[in-house]
Formats: sequence, C-alpha cells, structure tokens
Amino acid sequence: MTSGFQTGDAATLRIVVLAGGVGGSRFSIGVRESLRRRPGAGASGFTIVVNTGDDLWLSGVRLQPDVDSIVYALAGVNDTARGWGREGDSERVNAELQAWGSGWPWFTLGDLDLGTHLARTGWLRDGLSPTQVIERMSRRWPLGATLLPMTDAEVDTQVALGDGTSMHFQEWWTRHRATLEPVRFDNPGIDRAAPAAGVLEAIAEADVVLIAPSNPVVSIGPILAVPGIREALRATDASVVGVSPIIGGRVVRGMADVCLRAIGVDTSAAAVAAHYGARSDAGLLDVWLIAEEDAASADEIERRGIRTVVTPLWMKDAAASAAIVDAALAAVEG
Ligand code: FO1
Repeated sequence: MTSGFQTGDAATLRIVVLAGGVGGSRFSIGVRESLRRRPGAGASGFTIVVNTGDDLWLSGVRLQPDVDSIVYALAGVNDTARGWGREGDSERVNAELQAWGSGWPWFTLGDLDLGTHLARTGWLRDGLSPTQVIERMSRRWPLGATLLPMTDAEVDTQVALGDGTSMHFQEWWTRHRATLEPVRFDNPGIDRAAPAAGVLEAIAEADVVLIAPSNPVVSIGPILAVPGIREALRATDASVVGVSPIIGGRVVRGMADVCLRAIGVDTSAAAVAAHYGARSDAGLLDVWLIAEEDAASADEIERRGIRTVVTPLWMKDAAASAAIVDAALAAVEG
C-alpha cells in the first residue's frame, strides 16, 4: 500500500485516469470539475489514458470512438443523448456513402464527426503518430487534460465467437448489439505493442491512478493488456483507485454484462473488484468505490485486501461525477 498524497501538494496533484468512451468521458468531466474546485490545483496534472481497441478503418478513414467521445465531451460538443458523436450533427455525407455502398449500413458517420476522421487520417498519412494527432486535436479544444492513447499501435479488438469466426468489436457492438455470445476478446498484435509516449511516465509520477467505471473487459482490458502498463500500475507509488461500473448488480451502460460473462466474471461489484485484484495480492487495486446499492458486498471485497468505499456512483451530471472523484481522492489523501 502506498502512502497518501498531501492536500498541500494540490498545485501539483497528478492524476491519471484509465478510461473507455462514454463512461470514461463522464468520469473525466468529473475529474476536471473536482480538480477545478481544489484550491491551487491546476489541470496540468491530469492525464487520461484511453482505450483504442474500439478503433477501426472504415470508408478510408481511421475512427477512434473512445478518443473522440472523450475529446468531444471535454470540449462540450458531444451528443449527450446518443452518447457518441457530435451534438447537432447531420448525416448528408453518410447518406452519400451508403448510396455508394461504402462503409457499414448499420454504422453512421455524422458530417461533423467525419471532419474529425478526415483530419486525423490526413495527419496519420502525413506521418504523425496517434499520440501526436490527439495532441493536435487538443489544440483546437483545450481539454483541461492530457489525453494519451494506450498505444500508437493498431490493435483493434476482435470478438471471437463459438463457431470459430470472429469480427471487429464495432460490428459486434453496433450491428449485433452484443447479442452474439462471445467466447473471447482479442487484440491481435497487442503483445508486441508499446505504451504510447508518456503513458508509463504519467503512471510512475502520478499521485493517484483512477480506473474509470468503464467496461472492464473491452475498455479497461485492452489498456491493461498493453505490455508494461499493468507492471507500471503495480510499481507506481500512486494509490490505485477503481470505480465500480456495476450498480445494484447491474451494468450501468452498454452491454458489459455480456463481456464479463465471456471472461467468467459475474456482473457484481465484488466480482469486478476480484477481477482487477488487490495490489497487495498481485492485482491492481488499493481502493474500490462501490455504490450504496452494493454496500452489502463491502466486507467481501475488503477481505480480498481492497479498501472499499461506499458512495453514490450514478454519474448523472458533472457535479455527481465530481463527487465520485472527491470520494476517491478523500480515500487516499494523507
Ligand atoms: N454507435 C452506434 O450504436 N451506432 C453507430 O452508428 C455508431 C457510429 C459511431 C461513429 C463514430 C464513433 O466514434 C462512434 C460511433 N458509435 C456508434 C459509438 C461506438 O460504436 C461505441 O459506442 C463505442 O465504440 C463503445 O465505446
């Protein structure tokens, strides 16, 4: 167990968040809000390491759904009702792509969103790395955070099915709505991938690492599978605090229960805590935040060597998300 950071260090409080798309962006807004309220705390110490397993090539452009969800949300230009894409977007180009038979008929690329994909693809073709592309995107919209992809390598998530076939995660998620029972999730090539520049350093130098309430399997899973990241989390002096994506024994969003079942993990706050494991027992967590609805499982999680904090976990707005972050920081503040 690491020693807690001091409130007096607020000006240099360094937070790293591991995040997926929708849950990760709501949580990141909470971190930014929580930091803004802390006396003397600047946003310069806030780093988000984002899952890139959802990424894909479609209609000749590179999509980075989780990156874009976080960028759009922190920039305040996201479609909050749908949970992805740009607010007020139109679909003229998408209709034309569909008429050409380009892309996927079940997958919508909004006009404004396509602007992002075209710019990104152009920069990638110019030789910029995904990390550099995101840095350039952050110049347009100051995000209040440094956003880093987990890796610059293309390690898109594939879903293996019982009949021996596999498909890209996005097809399984958006076309089949996770109704095809998966047997495995793979990120081909990830064992040879390196963490993006700055990821290991941010984790090593952090005061607190927060694991967002994102999908533990297809959002946090790929991040932890990048060689070196799990080891960095185990080695850092920072406290590692996870936030349960399960409330009242149910997944908060998405179809994470199907993903958890595929890797043999129950849909419960205790089972997900056990999946991440205690840092004192070869796992990752020092502290686990669970919802009031799951308070009964606190003792079981504590017995695994993970300090457990019971607190409201519904991220209904920025203030609620910030309160979760406040609770996480209070748990480890020395
Ligand atoms: N999700 C959908 O359910 N339908 C779509 O047509 C769709 C298009 C889309 C385009 C760009 C993008 O960045 C995300 C998009 N998403 C869409 C969201 C995405 O499939 C997933 O929600 C995430 O990858 C899971 O985190």
